[in-house]
Amino acid sequence: MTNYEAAKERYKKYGVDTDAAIEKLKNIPVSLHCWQGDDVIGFDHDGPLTGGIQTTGNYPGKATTPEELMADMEEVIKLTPGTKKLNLHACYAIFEKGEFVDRDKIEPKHFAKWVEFAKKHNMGIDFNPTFFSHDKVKDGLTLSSPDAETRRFWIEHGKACIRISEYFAKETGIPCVMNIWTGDGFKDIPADRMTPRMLYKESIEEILKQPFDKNLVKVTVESKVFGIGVESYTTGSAEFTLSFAASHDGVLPLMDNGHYHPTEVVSDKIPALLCFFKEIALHITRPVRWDSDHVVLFDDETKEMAKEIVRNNALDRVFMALDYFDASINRIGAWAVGFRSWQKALLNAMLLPNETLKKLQNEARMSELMVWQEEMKTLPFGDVWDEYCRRSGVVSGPEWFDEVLRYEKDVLSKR
Ligand code: RNT
Ligand code: ZN
Repeated sequence: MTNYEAAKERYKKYGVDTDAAIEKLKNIPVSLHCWQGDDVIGFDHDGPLTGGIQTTGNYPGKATTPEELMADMEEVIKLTPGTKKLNLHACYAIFEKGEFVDRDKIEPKHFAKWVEFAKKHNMGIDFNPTFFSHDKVKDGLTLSSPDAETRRFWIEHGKACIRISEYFAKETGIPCVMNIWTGDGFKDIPADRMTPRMLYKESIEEILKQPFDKNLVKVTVESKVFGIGVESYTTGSAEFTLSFAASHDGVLPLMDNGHYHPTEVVSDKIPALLCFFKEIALHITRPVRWDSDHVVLFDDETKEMAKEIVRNNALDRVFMALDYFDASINRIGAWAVGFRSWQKALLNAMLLPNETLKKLQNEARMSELMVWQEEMKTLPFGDVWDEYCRRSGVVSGPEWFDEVLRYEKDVLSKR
């Protein structure tokens, strides 16, 4: 009997079908963010990353061209099980030699190479307008700027991105999630908290005037509690974005688990929003003391978030995207660990006897529930994970990192 067969028997005792879990997980799309590959820089500017977010570290070998970024992402695809969706930012537009088009004027053709790449790997595409790292960010503000011209530029950018998102959906046959996040805010105590929010609201409404098919493009709005250099106030706060999504047809809320006060947990917010929204979106990250965007690990809160999606049968209602960026370690290893961790969290959630556990809760058998939940923690999850990797054609043990080292030696170190 193999380890997997033994594990399968043990899970069976709890009424859990490990084969079914493996087969199901294989087809669940998770969005893989291109920006882990180059520290959120992109190809349309020479400046640093700004807008309240930061990468730290300068590990050698980062991708600086579309070809390099795609090659690196292919490594990650090879090293990770599960279905992927490609998550792009507008700043990753690919121009012809000598060509430059500003963000208010970008077109689908600037992303044709990405579409080709996505098709090659059977991926859908998600998209993000880039409201940061640009000289038209005026005094730290974009869509909520008091300056009409600044707002107009960014509104046009948002509209251009809706057109590009629709193009992605049509080309791939898979709906595109288009996420609006701005770093708009103030470092110090503002004198007016409401006007920027009214402007932000009107600006997003302007963007939404761009006609589009709501079945093809899912517009999401992402909130944030604070950013670096924007500690006192963010225009797109939790209440703002949630209310915006709730009051605008076809707009979904996006929760990034690095964007709340440290003792708040997104795992608890997922079921709360699922009571009201047909669909929601997530950015999965690991905040360490702040929105640090550390690599996602198979830790308690990550597991808990996955549980809330799986046990509420919401895998088709929650758009899951990864959002972390670590520039201090091998970027491909970082990318792959994060993707693998979220896969583990989903598999772990699928391997729980969720109905039995719910029943214990409903019958107020709370000590029994505690015992069961603790017992689940020592079931042979690793053997099922190994089998899932094996069936996905991916190395399960730490040996997968050998390939990362080889690639570093042969490719990254030569950049
Ligand atoms: C920033 C937000 C946002 C970005 C990406 C690059 O705090 O989380 O989602 O990380 O758009
Ligand atoms: Zn995010």
